[in-house]
Amino acid sequence: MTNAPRLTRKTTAPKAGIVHLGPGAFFRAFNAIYSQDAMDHSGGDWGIVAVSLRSPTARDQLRPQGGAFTSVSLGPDGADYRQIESIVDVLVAPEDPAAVVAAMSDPAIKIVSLTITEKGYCHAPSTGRLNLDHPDILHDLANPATPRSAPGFIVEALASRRAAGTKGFTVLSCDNLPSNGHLAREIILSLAAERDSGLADWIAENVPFPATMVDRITPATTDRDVAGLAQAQGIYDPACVNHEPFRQWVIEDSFADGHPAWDVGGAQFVRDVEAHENMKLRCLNGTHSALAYLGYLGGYETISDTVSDPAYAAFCQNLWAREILPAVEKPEGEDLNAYTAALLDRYRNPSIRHRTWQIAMDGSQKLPQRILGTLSAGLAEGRDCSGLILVVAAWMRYVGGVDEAGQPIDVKDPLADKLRAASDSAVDPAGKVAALLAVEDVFEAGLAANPEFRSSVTQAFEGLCENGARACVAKAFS
Ligand code: CS2
Repeated sequence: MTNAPRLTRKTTAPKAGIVHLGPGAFFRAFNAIYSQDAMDHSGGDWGIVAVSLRSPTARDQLRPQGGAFTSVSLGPDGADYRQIESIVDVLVAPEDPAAVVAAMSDPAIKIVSLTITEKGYCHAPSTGRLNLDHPDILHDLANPATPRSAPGFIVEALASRRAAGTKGFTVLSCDNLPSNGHLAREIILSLAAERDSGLADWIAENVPFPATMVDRITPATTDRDVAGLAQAQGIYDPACVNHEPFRQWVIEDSFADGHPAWDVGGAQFVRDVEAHENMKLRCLNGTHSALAYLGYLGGYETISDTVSDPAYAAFCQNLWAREILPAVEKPEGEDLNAYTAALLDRYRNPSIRHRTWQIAMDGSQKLPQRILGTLSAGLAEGRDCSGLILVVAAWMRYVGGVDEAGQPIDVKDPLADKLRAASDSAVDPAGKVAALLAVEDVFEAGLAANPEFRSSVTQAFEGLCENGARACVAKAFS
């Protein structure tokens, strides 16, 4: 505990123009700061009503501070502290879902943005389609006025705007999914069509779903971060967020009713985001997941610890050069070699304590767009993909739930039980690999059936069991 006084809001709250679902660390380090920059520079009624779809934590941290929080930018030359006041309120959806629908139905709200993580879309990661058997979707179809899922809230709010003769809002997905705008659109339209085809048609005509590429490395806030801030600045702010200085936001320029001047903070409004998204998902998130599974198994706690091992840094560089970059189209204005070199520097930032365990979370939702798409493209073009195959094997070893020292791994994943059962269904590596490849939510049928892929994943898995992750990483690409 600290005796430091609590952070308080200093400025009058702007009027709200955005409802944001998912008030976690990334949203605070990213969307909230871009909106602060925009309002500082150009004004506008772009205050943010943040909505937690699950726990009251963010509300309990932010409300007593009037929505204010501290951004702590940690660069090689030390920390930069800034108070951010773009959040005007925080709602907790399970406590009062109708209040959230009412906030989203307010005609003053022009944008509903999302950082709900991959699993918040309630889709099958291997196909991108809405999972109509998802418990929250079943609930929302049965109880449309009191939804639980993000798609359920969006569809209900849009139904109420349509009924009231209010314009649609823009749905702005800021999650690490391929073609995130398109994916969100398909999911919302599918859910709406289950309710009323007229509603689905209205949404198709009145609601833009711009795609975005978002990037800023932001670990979850820990007690240690809060204590560090109290010590450095003499304030108590449990909502503070530590992040790297780098940020990049590429946004498809398609909005229903305007947007904040996010470009003053460097956001790029472009016609087509896809190449940027693929570059980021495959180069950054792909190697992040690679380092997360292989790093965790190798006994490393954070990404910067992992890449301080020269074998892991070399593995990452080889993965980019030999297997990832050949499957990445160069976006306009980017230099891919410079991009990946800068990534390694970002990973090395020792002030950013990004736990391998945190990134390893929800692998079933992440693998397809981070690793498997690159792998399928490589196999189709006859490239050697042994590095990516080792990553898939490391993920399989990880979700088996026992580490190299025989200790349990706390696997966080919506499919954790299913994956564990698949892994436990056989004792030998070949059986485990076969059972995991049969999980259709993760592996699309063509890849799962590819004999070359199956046998090399099995071999890599055996290597991990026999020699451990560090040895396999050191031997890879040799
Ligand atoms: C990470 C991302 O947790 C993860 O899975 O790979 O959150 C990553 O830090 C961000 O996408 C960086 O922009």
